[in-house]
Amino acid sequence: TQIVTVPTTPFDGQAPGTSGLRKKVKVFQQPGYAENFIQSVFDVVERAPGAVLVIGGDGRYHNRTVIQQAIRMAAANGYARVLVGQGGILSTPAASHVIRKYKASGGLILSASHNPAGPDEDFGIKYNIANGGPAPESVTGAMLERTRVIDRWLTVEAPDVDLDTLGETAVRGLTVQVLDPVADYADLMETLFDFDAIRKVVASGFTMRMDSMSAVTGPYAVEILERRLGFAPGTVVNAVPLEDFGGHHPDPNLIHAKELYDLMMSEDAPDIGAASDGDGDRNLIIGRGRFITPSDSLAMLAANIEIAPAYRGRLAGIARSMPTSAAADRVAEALGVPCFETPTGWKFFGNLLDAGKVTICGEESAGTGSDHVREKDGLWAVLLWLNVLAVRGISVDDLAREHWARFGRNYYARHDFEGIATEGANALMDGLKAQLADLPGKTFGPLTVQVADSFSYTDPVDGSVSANQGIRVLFEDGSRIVMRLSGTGTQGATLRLYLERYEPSFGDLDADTGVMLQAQIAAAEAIAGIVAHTGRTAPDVIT
Ligand code: VG1
Ligand code: CO
Repeated sequence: TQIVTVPTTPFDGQAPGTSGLRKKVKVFQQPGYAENFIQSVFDVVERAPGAVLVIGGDGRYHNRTVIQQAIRMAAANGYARVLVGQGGILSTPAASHVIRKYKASGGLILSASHNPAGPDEDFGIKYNIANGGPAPESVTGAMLERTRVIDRWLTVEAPDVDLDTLGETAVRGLTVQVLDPVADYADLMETLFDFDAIRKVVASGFTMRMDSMSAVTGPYAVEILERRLGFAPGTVVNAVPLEDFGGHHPDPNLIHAKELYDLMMSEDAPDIGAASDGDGDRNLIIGRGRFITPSDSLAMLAANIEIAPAYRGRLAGIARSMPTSAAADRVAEALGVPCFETPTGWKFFGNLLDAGKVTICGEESAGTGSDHVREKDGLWAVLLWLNVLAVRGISVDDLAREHWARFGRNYYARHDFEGIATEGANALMDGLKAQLADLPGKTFGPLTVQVADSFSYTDPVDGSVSANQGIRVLFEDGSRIVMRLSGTGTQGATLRLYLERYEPSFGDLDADTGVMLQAQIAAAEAIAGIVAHTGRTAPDVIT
């Protein structure tokens, strides 16, 4: 193989964030930009000579270009085989499964997830390790170090691979296999859930709408929901992945999936509504007349997971990210299993899943998943909901009410202030840190601060410490506020304010969330000075 060595100099700011490197497409289009990052990955990750690499993305603009670059670079860097999804498509959970199933050394997932796509929008590259999960901080740290000193990248001269035709091609010494991006994943889902039970209720009139938001889950959802489970054609809407996601902002929340929400609150609502994000790892669940917050969804699924065949009798533990509500903790306590609290980002669940300490994990940002892969998995969550509803013969709303009547309800909301000035955002966080020692004992309206800290996580498996993972203010009545800056944005800073208040089972279980959280919202403003620091009087998105 004739390896071409291309001299280069480092680019600033190639730090992988919460979920990989995310920048504007224009940034990725600079000569050498993607190559520098990919070479830095290849230079530091663990791989034996002749290793297998998985490559796939969410189909957004620039996906095919980077795939071709990555294939040539993989050939020059000693990989023996690349597995790439047909059309360059692999949802994030499907990529995780393919890495595990074919014992790859890792994979490049090309996605900026829920961020908009198109020539003026976002692109991203993420590396997952051999367990199928996002590279842990030790690895992303090494990648960043490498990007700072990189002076060459390696490639070969070869024509583009035909990504649309299944089968194998040789690229110099490398074998590139284009595989069906859906089949392996759909087969895996059949091994986890009771498809017969779901088919039965579908046949007897149970209806659904799945909004794939013109992003990657369309082909997966059509195959699984319509072809294998028998939902009517057209159940999946926005089912074709488009390079610009049809102009959608594929973030499955009440703002960006508003059409679905409106349908579910109307008289024409089907039994369940669901949506997923750009790369297929998030899920939104709305019952007829009932929105389920992601934090509640985690708790409700954990409480019922043993209904699904693959999970019968084997719930080992639950994990949630720190800003996710404590609803799951109550389920864990009732079921006598441990509950782990990790920093934001799926990479922190990997060790717990590998060690068998937890079976189900979730984040307040609409991510739920289990030990079947090492990523959050949007369609998996939808299928688990379907499995539970089908077997129990219950509606989403009834299941929610029943859950709260047993465990109480954690009223929960997240307020996002997007694209704010970085200086203001940093000043706000610095101001919070400076107050931590003085806050305990102070009162804000009806609330008295019990504890205030900056969240630090010690991984129970490898002992690694991740500090500075968000500011928590815990009040004496058990309610809390959390603030942190997003690590997935590409413009300015995004402040996330997480609000939570517990209402016991004998309390008011069906109140308006905004009303229930008024005292916490006011306390957050008083403590953090959000208006003064950001110039915003209201959040851009409330989820
Ligand atoms: C956000 C979410 C986090 C999630 C991450 C990746 O991160 O808060 O829970 O794991 O996105 O999700 P941040 O740093 O912006 O808060 V995905 O679906 O965009 O890959
Ligand atoms: Co995503």
